Amino acid sequence: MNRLVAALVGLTLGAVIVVPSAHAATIATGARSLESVNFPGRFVTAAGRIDPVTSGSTAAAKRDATFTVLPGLASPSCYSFQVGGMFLRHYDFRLRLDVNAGTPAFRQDATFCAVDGSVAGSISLAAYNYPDHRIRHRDYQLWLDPYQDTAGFRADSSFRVTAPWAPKTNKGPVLPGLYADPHIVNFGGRYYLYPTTDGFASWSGTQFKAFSSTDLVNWTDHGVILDLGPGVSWADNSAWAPSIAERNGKYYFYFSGGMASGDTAKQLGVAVADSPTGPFRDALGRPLVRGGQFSGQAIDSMVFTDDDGQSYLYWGQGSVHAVRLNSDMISFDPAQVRSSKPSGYNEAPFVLKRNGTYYLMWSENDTRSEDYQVAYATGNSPFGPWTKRGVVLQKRTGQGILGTGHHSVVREPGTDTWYVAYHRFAVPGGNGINRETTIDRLHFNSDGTIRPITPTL
Ligand code: FUB
Repeated sequence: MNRLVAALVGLTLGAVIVVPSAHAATIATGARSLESVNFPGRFVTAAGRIDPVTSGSTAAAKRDATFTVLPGLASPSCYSFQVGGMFLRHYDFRLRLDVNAGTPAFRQDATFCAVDGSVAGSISLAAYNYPDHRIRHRDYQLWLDPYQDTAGFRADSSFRVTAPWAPKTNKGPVLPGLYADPHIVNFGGRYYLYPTTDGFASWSGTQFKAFSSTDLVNWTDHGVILDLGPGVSWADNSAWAPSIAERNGKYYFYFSGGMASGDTAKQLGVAVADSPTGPFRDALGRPLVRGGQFSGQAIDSMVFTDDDGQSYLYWGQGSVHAVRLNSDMISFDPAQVRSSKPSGYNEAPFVLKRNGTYYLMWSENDTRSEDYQVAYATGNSPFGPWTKRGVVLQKRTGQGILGTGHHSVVREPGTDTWYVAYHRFAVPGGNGINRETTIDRLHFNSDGTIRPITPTL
């Protein structure tokens, strides 16, 4: 029985909650507007009200009445409603828009479960953490009120899900919701993105998801491919910055995880699957790189495979560590690890090769800073030596694009067309734990240097 129905038929201190049976309803995710059933022409807005919106309304009013409907922050069978980087949530039983604080309480306050509304095709939204309360309007303000079995309450708490008021004027983040540290690859002509699931205080998420696309625009959500809790015995938190590599039809998924039992030191692990969308299982049953084994935090791994088939593992915060991977892809000789720190290096190493030149790219500054940015160096081997060439991706303040970093690069198969996936503070209102994933073109100059990347909205 789903959580909502269970609550509706459950007992409270021996008394049956007086709510008629509610049928769970579904809402298509993506950009939508929500129109009041009994005040047609009034729509749910970012101000926590129902306000009139017409074709003659300002662009801002239309934007305020357009939500991105997402799987619920607290439960994927319910929904969250986002405008830019902020979420509709209840607070003191009123509805308002807030930045995701990343706490379990916030995620619950910003999750609503849909049930059938008062008229065919309409929906009503019950609070995830107060299942006997629904969003309703009173005096055009939105409240979270205890359900009343009256025609008036049912109408006040029912909404039609309509086409979005705000036309899509820009590409927006490529993944709906909060995702950071995107690792992009192409396997067999299909693009895949492996991000950190963001929006948790201290980046404490535990689940990794995968997305795929043929056109870099429309992405399919393949759901959770690895969950640290049940899937990895040595890590319980900090599911950060994954990457993937393929060898002989097997897919190797490298990830960071925080130790169990309150010790938050990060370690690197590797999981394996027969498909790029998992399910992945921990390949070693222990970390591939232990916390403290090398300098800095053991995070932000990636694998580069050279033309001769040799794969190299790179990782590290504070310093970049590099080593040849054994052909099993899950082991290496610790004595062979080479460590360096290019000027400005903080974390997120990424290596690619083009026309015989090796490129080491990385992120500078702290991911919580709007100055988080990407720089690169070139060299003549997978271990360098590296010559810094400069910063290639940084904030574009005039466009409200901040904190651009932790990137990865992919080439369109068979071409010299390159794309960069990276995260930025969610637009608008994001910050270092509310980041979103986007993609732009990356161009090489004729001398092999990388042209500064223009981050676009
Ligand atoms: O997402 C958690 C951490 O933030 C990553 O490991 C870093 O690269 C930074 O983006």
